[in-house]
Amino acid sequence: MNSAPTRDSAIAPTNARATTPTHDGAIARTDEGAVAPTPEGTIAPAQGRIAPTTPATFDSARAYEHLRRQVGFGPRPAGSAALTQCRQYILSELKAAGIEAREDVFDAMTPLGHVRMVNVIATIPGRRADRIALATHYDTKLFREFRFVGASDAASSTAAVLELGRVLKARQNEYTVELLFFDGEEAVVDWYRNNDNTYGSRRYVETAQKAGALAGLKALVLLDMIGDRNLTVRRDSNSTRWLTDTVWAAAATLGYGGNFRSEETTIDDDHMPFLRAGIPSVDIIDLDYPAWHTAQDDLDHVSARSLQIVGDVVLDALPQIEKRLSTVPR
Ligand code: 1BN
Ligand code: ZN
Repeated sequence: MNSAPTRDSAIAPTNARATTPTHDGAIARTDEGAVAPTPEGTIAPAQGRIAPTTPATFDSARAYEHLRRQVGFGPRPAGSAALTQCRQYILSELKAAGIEAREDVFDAMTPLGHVRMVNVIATIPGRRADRIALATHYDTKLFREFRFVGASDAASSTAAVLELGRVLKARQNEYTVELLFFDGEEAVVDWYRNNDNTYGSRRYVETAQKAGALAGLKALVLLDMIGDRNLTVRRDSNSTRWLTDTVWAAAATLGYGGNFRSEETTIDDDHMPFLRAGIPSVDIIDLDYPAWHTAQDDLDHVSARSLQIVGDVVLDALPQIEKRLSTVPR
């Protein structure tokens, strides 16, 4: 078990409070050292009184910068040096947000032999010990014939989970929030043969089951490929119905019904090991992405706005999920 690196975050704060930014661009970075305090939640004196604190909101400029930094590491297949760099980045950003994280190192047997993989598991304590997980994979698919940097698959969801963590850390949450960054979601050779997929999520479920820690996990919200400029997320028939309904209702309430569509599809992804273990799970994934698993999955085909939409939807849905979990026993 390794510990998080000591380097602090490189992302400078933004003053962005808008929920729908008009630009997709990167935000300024400090050269080195700690992140300055976020503008949200600061106490400003107003006419002799203390102004009420405002809750932190999802900042897509910050999220986009997380995405851009990951793409900057280049192709990040399981076992690569670039994925180690990416993981160090995730760990340093979690640390800068004051979020405790640990690494779970494991040896995966793949069709190409043994590969050392590492899940990152971060925890934001809530009033209750029972947990809701927000998850993503952070590896990119191995392609030898072209350079695959995975701006949407999976820098986008990794970026969103990092930013969601920052926001949720600044709040008092009812349930403990677990942030899960899975290694080895992608097939090394062929997704449909020899169980060549979802190495990290299968490892998490197996390990938590053995440790007796799975019972405390009450729901999983998986994000994958959410960067598409033309964001179109369909309901997944494998996902748990009430969780899907809750997320899609939040999207409709926020006016994102055009992005979260009612048509159904069936998706095999990192939520499947959790569903098999009886954990209510939903996959928020945009597979209607022409650049999927091509060299075009790059910065030109993703947008900060898509990250903002998903971030807003997850933050709106979370209290509804907590409400459902605390009122409907299972
Ligand atoms: C998602 C992103 N997936 C791989 N990269 C999972 C998947 C595999 C989705 C096969 C559909 C088909
Ligand atoms: Zn993929």
